[in-house]
Amino acid sequence: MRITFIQPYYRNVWESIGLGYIISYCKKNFDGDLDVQFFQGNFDSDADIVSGARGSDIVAFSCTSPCYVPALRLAAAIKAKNPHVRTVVGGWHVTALQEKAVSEVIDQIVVGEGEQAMLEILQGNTDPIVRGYALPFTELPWPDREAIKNHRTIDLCEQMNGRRTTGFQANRVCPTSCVFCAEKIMTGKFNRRSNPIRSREVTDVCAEIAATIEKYNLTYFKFVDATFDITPQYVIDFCREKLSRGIDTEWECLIHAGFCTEEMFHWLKVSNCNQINVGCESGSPKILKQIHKGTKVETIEKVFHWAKKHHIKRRAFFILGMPEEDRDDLQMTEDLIGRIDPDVVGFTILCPYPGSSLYDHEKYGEQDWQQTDEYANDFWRNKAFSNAELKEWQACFIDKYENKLCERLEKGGSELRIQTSGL
Ligand code: B12
Repeated sequence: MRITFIQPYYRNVWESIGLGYIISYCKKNFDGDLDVQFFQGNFDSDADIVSGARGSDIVAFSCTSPCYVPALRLAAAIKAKNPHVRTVVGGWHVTALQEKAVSEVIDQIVVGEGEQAMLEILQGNTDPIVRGYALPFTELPWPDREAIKNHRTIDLCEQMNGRRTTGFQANRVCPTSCVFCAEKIMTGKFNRRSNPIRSREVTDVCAEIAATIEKYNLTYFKFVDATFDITPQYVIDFCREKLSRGIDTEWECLIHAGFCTEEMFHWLKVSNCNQINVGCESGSPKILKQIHKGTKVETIEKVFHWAKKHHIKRRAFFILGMPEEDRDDLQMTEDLIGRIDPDVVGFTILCPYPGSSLYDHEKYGEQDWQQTDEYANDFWRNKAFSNAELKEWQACFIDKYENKLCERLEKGGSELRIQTSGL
């Protein structure tokens, strides 16, 4: 069986860890010879992908929303050369849209986590829609980084910022369900009984990290978890395990302000955590409540204070344009930034991606998601502000904090960097 996995081009990309998990799971469980190929649009041209896919029995695409149209284009070209090939799409876009995503050049879509579903497709399931399973990590081998050519994104990171970096996953299911995020369509809404968080043993996470550092000579690593601090204790246990194994590589993670303790920051620091990334989103209590962020402004301030006290770099993400956000709310965001004084700050204009609670198929079903980027889009507006006004506010924030850069250096403060690139 020859299968070709493809992550279509999108400018903001890391390694295709999702396909890495699917490939290692299928290789472990498929009863028969499996000839696996992998292409990633950021490194392989469409022509190379189409000719490389020749002779495949199945071609499977991994798509967030911006990658779907490029996948359809590639699928059409591959089918033109090989009409018998079966085309499959998985990932966030089709999990969000399901039947609405069906296309004449796509034979099957997978809704949800893809490991078991892809195996069933290899074993002969030809249903147009195949539903994924929530598997425990004990059944998931480490992602096959060789198959996804992880060395390419690591080398690219090194060229771009001098660090040999890659990402790891520690948990599935997020304890919160922010309205702007699609996580719940993939791993389900957290429920202590019916849908608990699935965590890897920290010994297993550290074993994978140690092996990957060894193999790729990593100098830095990250977690793909949107909320690495599912509990403060999990973070502390991870840091202690990392220390006990003598892994001194610098690292960073995305944390939720609502699940922190000061003791956690002590262990983050001693385990060489270089930076925490926090989705603050807004400085307005009203907005934080409305978006179900699951934390308070005071808590965000406390977390940034603790991180500063322990000399850990602090990156803050803010989203502009929440449905009910008005001038007073934006003023509260500006005031919060002044109080938490982040080292790195990012301002994103809200984008109602498929799968988020803000997505409306009537309004956005025809949207070309390739035209959106991590920080802006040309269509979102809210009650108080037009899209142009949101961009003006974004430019003001970026300008204000860019201007603040000089002062800090003169005062010998740490570098303040405006976040404009993904990697
Ligand atoms: C880490 C991350 C990133 C990283 C790395 C992404 C990458 N690998 O290139 C960076 C910062 C680069 C990034 C960029 C973007 N991201 Co992002 N990201 C995430 C995050 C936090 C974790 C994703 C992850 O790695 N999960 C772990 C792996 C194991 O799971 P997975 O990749 O999803 O794969 C599983 C399933 O999706 C499925 N599956 C996936 N592919 C396939 C293929 C087949 C054939 C099958 C059968 C199944 C299948 O099975 C896999 C295994 O179970 C999520 C979730 C979140 N809560 O915020 C958002 C998330 C995926 N990102 C999102 C978005 C919108 C983006 C951007 C478009 C933002 C932008 N404009 O720049 C880009 C697009 C990047 C791209 N190349 O597609 C949205 C997706 C929503 C949507 N409708 O597409 C999410 C859900 C966040 C949100 N806002 O809702 N992202």
